[in-house]
Amino acid sequence: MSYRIAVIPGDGIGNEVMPEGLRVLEAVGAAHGLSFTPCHYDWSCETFKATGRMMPQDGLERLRDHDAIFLGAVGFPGVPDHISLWNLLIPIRRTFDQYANVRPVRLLAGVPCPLAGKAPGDIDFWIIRENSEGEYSQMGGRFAEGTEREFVLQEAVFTRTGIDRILRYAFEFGKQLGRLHVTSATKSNGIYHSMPYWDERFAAMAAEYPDFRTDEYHIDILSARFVMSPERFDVVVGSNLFGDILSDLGPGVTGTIAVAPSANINPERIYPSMFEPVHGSAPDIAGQNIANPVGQIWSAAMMLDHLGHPEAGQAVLHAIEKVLSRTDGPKTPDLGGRASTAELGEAIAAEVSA
Ligand code: GGG
Repeated sequence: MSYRIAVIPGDGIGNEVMPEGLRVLEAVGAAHGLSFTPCHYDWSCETFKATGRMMPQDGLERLRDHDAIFLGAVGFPGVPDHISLWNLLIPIRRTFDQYANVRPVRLLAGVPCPLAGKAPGDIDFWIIRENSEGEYSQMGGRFAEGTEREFVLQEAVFTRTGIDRILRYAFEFGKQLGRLHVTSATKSNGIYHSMPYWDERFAAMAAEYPDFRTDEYHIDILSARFVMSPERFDVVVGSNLFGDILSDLGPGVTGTIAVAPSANINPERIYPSMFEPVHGSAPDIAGQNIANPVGQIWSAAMMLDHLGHPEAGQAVLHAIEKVLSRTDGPKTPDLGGRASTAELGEAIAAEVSA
């Protein structure tokens, strides 16, 4: 079985962790009879500085013709973050209707957890982030610029279709996992229109899934509960912004955001889905070959699942856990070790091939 993968390392440490993701993909391919043809696209903030664009005019058209998109990180000092995001990552998500952003939160063996008394298995849940609308919006503007009355308006867009499809995805996801419990992130006391509507749609969707236990928390107390009792969650569904914040907080609670993967899924499979670590380009450590590549490698495992090879995806995840749990195994500085990005990647690839 052969797959064409669009590879966009992007910015900063994206260029260091991506080769490790590809190394492991090749190793697991060899072990499971799969082959991957990576098509490299060097679209980044450097491209923007040179050409005024994050990707060429026909960039999205070029991506369409792949089985999946494998992305590193986007954004680097010198280009405003909203410019880099809105000219690369967000157009890909929206053009290819990747409306479900799936982000696991799991305490891995070998990753020191900042919460006392937690062991692998204690923290293991999924965040389903709405990925196509909500607070991520270009609607609004600056008004009365340069005057004392200067103000900005920022609109959020919540459509019935958009909310219902992500809620349904979350319930179906829970059903597939055999974990009949969905938590909704809201803020319907402070946000007057969109969040009460979100809650209404959540109640309507929950009624279609009577076997499920459901709960709703305002985003503020939900954040506290992520830290105080993360073992209580199974599937957490939230809007674009809430899901984004929670999916940094969750991995932070499990010890490091560097290991966290994500899948931007087009559930209808009309378009390619995209797989990327949750972390960004980390300019503070870029170029040093010390970034932890596990988020990129685990994202490859999610890509394998999506392409219909869950056994290969599991093999990658097992290899990650096996290597990280070795007391004398390679650990990058975020895990308290001195290994390089490549050393950790090589060890995981070797484990996959063993
Ligand atoms: N790994 C992709 C990346 O660079 N993520 C950083 C980021 O800020 N992403 C924004 C988002 O996920 O909406």
